[in-house]
Parts: sequence; structure tokens; C-alpha cells
Amino acid sequence: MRVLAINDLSCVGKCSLTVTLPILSACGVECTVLPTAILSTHTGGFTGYTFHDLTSELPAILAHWKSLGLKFDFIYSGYLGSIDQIELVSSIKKEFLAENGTFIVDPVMGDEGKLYAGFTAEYVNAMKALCAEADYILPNATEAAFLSGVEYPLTRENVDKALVELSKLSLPVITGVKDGADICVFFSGKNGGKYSFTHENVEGFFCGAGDVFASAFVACLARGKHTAEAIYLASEFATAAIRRSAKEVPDKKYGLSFEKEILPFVLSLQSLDKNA
Ligand code: PXL
Repeated sequence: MRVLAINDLSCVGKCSLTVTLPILSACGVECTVLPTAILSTHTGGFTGYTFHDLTSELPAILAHWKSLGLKFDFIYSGYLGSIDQIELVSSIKKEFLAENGTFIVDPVMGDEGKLYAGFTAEYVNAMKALCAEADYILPNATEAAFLSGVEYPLTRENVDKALVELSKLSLPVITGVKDGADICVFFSGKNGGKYSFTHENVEGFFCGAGDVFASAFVACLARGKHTAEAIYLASEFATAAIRRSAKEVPDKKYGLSFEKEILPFVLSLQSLDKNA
């Protein structure tokens, strides 16, 4: 199974490609990368960061890949720096996704009720169109509210409305919905049913947690897990990394301390293998 990850390279502050590559490799999944931008740090909490947009480089990279006849079993897109890049991802899916391949969109746009720096309502609309082409979408509670029009904060009560709206686009997996002292991931089944997994919430803002969850989810799918198993394993892994970071990482903008949680995650993934 070969995965193409389309995401930025933030040099400092673990997120996007610096999270995806180690997780997929450790899971035994081959990961090709298409970097959308290179930043000195990610944009969440740092000031003065550099941002070099790589849009103009991408067509030549893609032309070369086309000449090699490359196709991908999974295409996973994350942080996209502009509407032009959203449109390019749509054409990459059409050109490079293998027959019966899976397209996963993490509509990275915001957190804690707000859009990240540089994102607009027009961008949200373009992202919504990309979501409509995906097999799975992985918004956090903020992104789900922006995409569905349901008022933030999402709760156990109004998340149903968001799931129904987002199911019109794709199969939604909504992370980070707070419920009292707990935090839940909600998802719709192909039959329209509503499902969730719940963990005890750890207070605070954990940058890059969505990327850890999404990368682990993609790894699980690529290893042949069903949707619910993949969501369960990825949410256990992300929660373990968040708990560790609450203790070990003094400045949360530097990202999750996920590395030492990779081995238990890979072991849990293998223990579910049919031939293990
Ligand atoms: O983890 C999400 C993310 C990814 N990439 C960049 C970001 C952020 C969140 O702030 O700034 C560049």
C-alpha cells in the first residue's frame, strides 16, 4: 500500500509532514510526500514565522510523477495554504488515485472556534468542495462547525446536526468534541448511524494533535483496518500522546510528545491483524 501525504513542512513545532512520515513508516506503510509549503514553524502560537509557498513547484513534480506512471492507494491531504492548492489537490486525486483508492481530507483550517491565520470564508467554501470529493473527512470540532454551519461549540447534542450536514459531503469523523469532563470523536457509518469513542479530556490546547490522529487513522486504513477500528486505534494513540505531552512538554506549541507512544500503537495495530 502506498500513501501520498499532501501537507506542509513546518520545520519546528511537530505537525503535518513531520508527524505523518514517522507514524506511517513505523506502521510499515510507504509514504510519499508532496510538501505544499515550507515554514520555519507552524502558524499556531508562534509569531514571526517564515512561509514559503511551494505551489509553483508542484506542477513540475506532478509532471515527473506522471511520466513515472505513479498511482497511490491512499491520498491524504492536510494543511493547504491557498484556494489554488485546494483545487490542485482535487486534480491530483483525479490523476493519481489508484482505482478503488481512498481519498482522505483533513480540512485543516482552525481550532478553538477560530480559523487559523490567513484563512477566510471563501477558503472554507473551497475546502467544502474538496470534502465532497473525499471518502473520509476528518474535521476537528471547529472545522466541523465552519463546514456544517452548526454553531460552535459542538456538543453531544448538536453534533448530530453537524454529522448529518457533513454526511452530505463524505463520511465524517469529527474529533475533539467536549462533553463534560470527556472528549469524544463522533462519526457516521455508511448506514447513517452515529457512533463515538470517548476519552477523559486533558485540558489545554495541543498543537498537532489532529495531525497525529489523522496520520494514525490513515496508517490503520492502509494496514487493512475497518473504519471503526481505525478510528478507535488512532484516538487511543492520540490520547496517549496528549496525556504524555501534558506531563512532558512545557510549551505545547512545540507539538505532541508522540514518539514514545508509537510502539504501543503499532503493537495494538498488529494485535488486531487477522494473521497475528
Ligand atoms: O497542525 C495543524 C497545522 C498544520 N500546518 C500548519 C499549521 C497548523 C496549525 O496551526 O499552522 C502550517
